[in-house]
Amino acid sequence: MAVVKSDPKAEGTPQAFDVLVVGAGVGGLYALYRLRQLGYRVRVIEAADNVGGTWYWNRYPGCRCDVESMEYSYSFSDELQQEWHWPERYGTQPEILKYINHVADHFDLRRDIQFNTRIRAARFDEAANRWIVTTDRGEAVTARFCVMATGNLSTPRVPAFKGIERFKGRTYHTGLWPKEGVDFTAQRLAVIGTGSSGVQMIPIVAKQAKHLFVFQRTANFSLPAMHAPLDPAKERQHKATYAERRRAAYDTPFGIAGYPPPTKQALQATPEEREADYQRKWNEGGSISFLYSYTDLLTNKEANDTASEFVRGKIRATVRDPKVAEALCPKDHPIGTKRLILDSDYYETYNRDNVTLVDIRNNPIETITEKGIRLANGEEYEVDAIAFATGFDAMTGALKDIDIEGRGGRNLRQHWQDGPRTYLGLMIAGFPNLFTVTGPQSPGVKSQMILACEHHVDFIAACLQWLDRRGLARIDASDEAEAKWVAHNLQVADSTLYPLANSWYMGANIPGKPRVFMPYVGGVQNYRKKLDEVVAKDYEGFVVGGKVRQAAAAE
Ligand code: N01
Repeated sequence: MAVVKSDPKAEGTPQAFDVLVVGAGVGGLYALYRLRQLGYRVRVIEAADNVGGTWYWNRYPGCRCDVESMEYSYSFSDELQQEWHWPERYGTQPEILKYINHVADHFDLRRDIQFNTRIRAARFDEAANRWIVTTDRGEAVTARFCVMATGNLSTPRVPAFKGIERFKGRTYHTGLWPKEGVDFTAQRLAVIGTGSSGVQMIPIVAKQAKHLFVFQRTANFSLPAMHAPLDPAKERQHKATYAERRRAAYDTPFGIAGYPPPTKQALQATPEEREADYQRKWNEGGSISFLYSYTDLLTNKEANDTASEFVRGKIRATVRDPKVAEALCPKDHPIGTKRLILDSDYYETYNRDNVTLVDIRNNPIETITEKGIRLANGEEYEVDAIAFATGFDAMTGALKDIDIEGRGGRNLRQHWQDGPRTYLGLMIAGFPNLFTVTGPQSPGVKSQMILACEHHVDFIAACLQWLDRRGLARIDASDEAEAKWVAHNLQVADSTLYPLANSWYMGANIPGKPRVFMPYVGGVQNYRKKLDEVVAKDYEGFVVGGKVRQAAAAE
């Protein structure tokens, strides 16, 4: 294989690599492993002081994965998947972080990771066909290729509440939780936000706090996770069939095998059959399994209404105060069009005497004061601490935070001013040799994320080898292919109910962000076929060119 290696030492400053990977989360670590194995000189730059990405930052109480642990793991090493033991059905944040650290150690990845460093800017040098990247430490690094493994939910966001700087108590964000943890015992605590993070955290902090006030703007659907220790028989059986399960996962909509796909439309069943089906899924636990009750829950509003109403019935049956129950019943979006949450005792928590739901849908937060939170109608809630569970500038935030300049001075922020534009969620036209791992318009956030990362990194690795075999220095997405893929994504999204929700998938949680549906929701199975076809047609939709120059000579 004709890998053109850069020798960082020979070149002095700036340091030169074959591939610069941004981010040492699940995607970045696998990129390092895979590309290093192929002989590339790889450097990973990571803002945190350790590996883990989303699982490093999100240390809030109750943080857990909503994909079962036997699925939510790397598949690239059979040794790894056979030796690792997951203690519970769904991995906790500490357990998943332990696993990621184990991977970093076992495969000796840390030596090529530079921690505590943030990328500030990246500029493509067209003459040299190299990226020149600058960091917040004032260093410059060059690389033939950039792999942006920057994550989709990695830019935590606190809304610009008036008066926030006046608050005398402590504030936290779920996505920037202190490493040492926080004990809210004897405190009056406000949690703002009831997405997945808030819903996971609320039952736990309710048990600590003297009083918990939950500020809810939009009620969300949540199902019981039915956490349990992992059944040893299930683990053995899973491990015996890992390889075929991993293969099968690529042929499913969400990249997760083991859930029999539905065969029937919701309205073809009688109300009694539907009730029984939903109840069975409810008892099993699991969001995909629930959404798999019928074929059309995410495409037919009337079908979806039956599932939504089933869950609203459960909320009403659980929460004793009917007014609170009604406020907790989501009515503004179809179930599943926002991330369907898995919880442990979320609705039950509102039966506690020390928990108050503050419905701010029609009475928003007016200001944060020295002592707490004041609403538009003048009501004030005095608290000792505020936990913002207010989410992220999802999917585009991390990349737009970097000043990225591509071919002909094309600037990423401008290119994306009306919403993200990518080809396959993997490349952006005008930004040659820069790949995005699980970028917008790929199934990433709508699938098993580790599989999505492996899929993309394997594509990138194969692409670099293909270029090198041909002595080609540059690959870019064509403007036409990108435009067609963006249009296809929107068309697919419009054939579903997803755009009906004000979700972060739509950019709706960030004031001023373009309202464009960002993930690809055509299913992992169709996306995989598309990537296979593109490769089989010699990277159809990509523009290749340039001759590889020896890195040292290129500087
Ligand atoms: O963030 P969110 P998240 N005033 O954006 C509210 C993944 N995840 O961190 O809906 C008042 O979902 C906002 O209200 P509204 C998962 O993919 C996975 O919870 O915009 N409230 C909402 O209630 C998830 O979807 C896991 O009206 C404001 C909340 O803050 C994604 O991460 C666990 C507000 C934000 O919810 C993000 O989840 C955790 C304002 N100005 C996260 N601004 C698991 O795997 C925002 N809000 C289990």
